[in-house]
Amino acid sequence: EANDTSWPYANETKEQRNQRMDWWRDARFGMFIHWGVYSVPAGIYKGHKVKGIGEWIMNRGKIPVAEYKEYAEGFNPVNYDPDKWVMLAKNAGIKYIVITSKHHDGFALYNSKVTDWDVVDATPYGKDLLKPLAEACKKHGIKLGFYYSQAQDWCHKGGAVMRVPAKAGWDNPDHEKIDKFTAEHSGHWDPAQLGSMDEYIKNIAAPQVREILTNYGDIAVLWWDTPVDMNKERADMLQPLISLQPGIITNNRLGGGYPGDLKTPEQHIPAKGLDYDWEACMTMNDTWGFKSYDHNWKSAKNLIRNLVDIASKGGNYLLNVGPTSKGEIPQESVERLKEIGKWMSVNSRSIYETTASPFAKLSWGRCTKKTYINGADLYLHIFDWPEDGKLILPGLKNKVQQAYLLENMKKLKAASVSDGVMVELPSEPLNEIDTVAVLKVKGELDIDKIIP
Ligand code: H79
Repeated sequence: EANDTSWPYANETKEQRNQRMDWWRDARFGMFIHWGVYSVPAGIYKGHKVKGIGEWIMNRGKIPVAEYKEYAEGFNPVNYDPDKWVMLAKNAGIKYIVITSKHHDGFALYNSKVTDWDVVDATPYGKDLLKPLAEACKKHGIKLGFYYSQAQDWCHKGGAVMRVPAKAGWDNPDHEKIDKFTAEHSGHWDPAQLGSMDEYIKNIAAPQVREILTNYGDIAVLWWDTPVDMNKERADMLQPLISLQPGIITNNRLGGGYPGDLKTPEQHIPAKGLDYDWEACMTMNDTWGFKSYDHNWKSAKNLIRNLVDIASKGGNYLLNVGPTSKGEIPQESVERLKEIGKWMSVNSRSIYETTASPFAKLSWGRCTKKTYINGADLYLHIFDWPEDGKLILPGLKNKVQQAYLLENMKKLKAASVSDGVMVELPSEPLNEIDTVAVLKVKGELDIDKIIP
């Protein structure tokens, strides 16, 4: 860990850290919102579909700055209803929202005094979008976090441009490829706009981070992204600002050697979880920012099982929506969130406040657990219903005090057998996606890890 006074939590005790992380660890489920001017072209530039994630259209389409800025004229979210968004999230069982206050294109969703490249100064809508969202979150008891892309800024002098081809990464730079990529992509900058990144961090990024952490009430999370060309000196111009929000949680993407509070696997779930607080951010289709023609939606079943899989590995799920330029969350996303909400309304106790499974891979599903002073609840998430109705939980040596189905509290028979515990299930699952059975055990968990 960076042992430095500019990391505001450098002197935190383990207990203090646990307290600070408590709400976040209990929550398990958040919503990511990627919203900006890129929702106007929505994946199409000059009649051509631009490959890749929608919020990258300026970079990948090599759209000149001045031309890209014209899209702001089409950003007019007259149907924006943050109460509706927050209630949609809340009814899905989501506990916190993280929204792009500014993405790599530099466009701010709020009234920034630092620049005119924001929703108030550059669009016909002309109103701050984060204020009413902050109010709605407060009203409905949902925590609010801000995403801020601190290093890249494709419209500001000095902002870095991601020049790393897919195989490398910001944590694994390949300078030869970077230079080649830079040469190929420099067409979309105005060379006259190039400037010092130090100046950009000092004069744009730092004052903007100060704005978002000052003007919107309690901010629970600051989500940095892509530390391209970030060094310690640059990170140190930003890091101390998080003290503006006592207890704020930040992720590991600031750069400059700072670990942050969270690891952030993107678009994948680590097979065995991670040895640190972690959050998998994932999309419902194949883009973060809205793309009009991306219909490759994952099923609700896939999304629910992702949530369960992640919880069973001790992580959080940050599930993305990409609203349109009219201010609407795509109907496909709404439908999926409602399906998730249906499942959560019955089964959320098997998600919130749980910790990682004590079992190695289970052939039929996943396990989440809650430990108490005198025992534990094991939540068995049954994805594949056993044909003979007999479910084996391999390796569990504790005696089961009680077993029941979470959905209807119906009691189940559970008995110790040679290779673990056998639970007798009804012939049909209650839910095809995931039926949850609860096992109550006394004392410390005693699990024979040798049995796979
Ligand atoms: O905000 C979302 C993404 O836009 C952002 N992080 C999530 C949360 C992100 N920025 N960069 N990356 C993710 C990884 C970028 C990979 C790249 Fe590429 C490979 C950049 C250049 C080559 C992807 C593929 C973008 C352009 C081509």
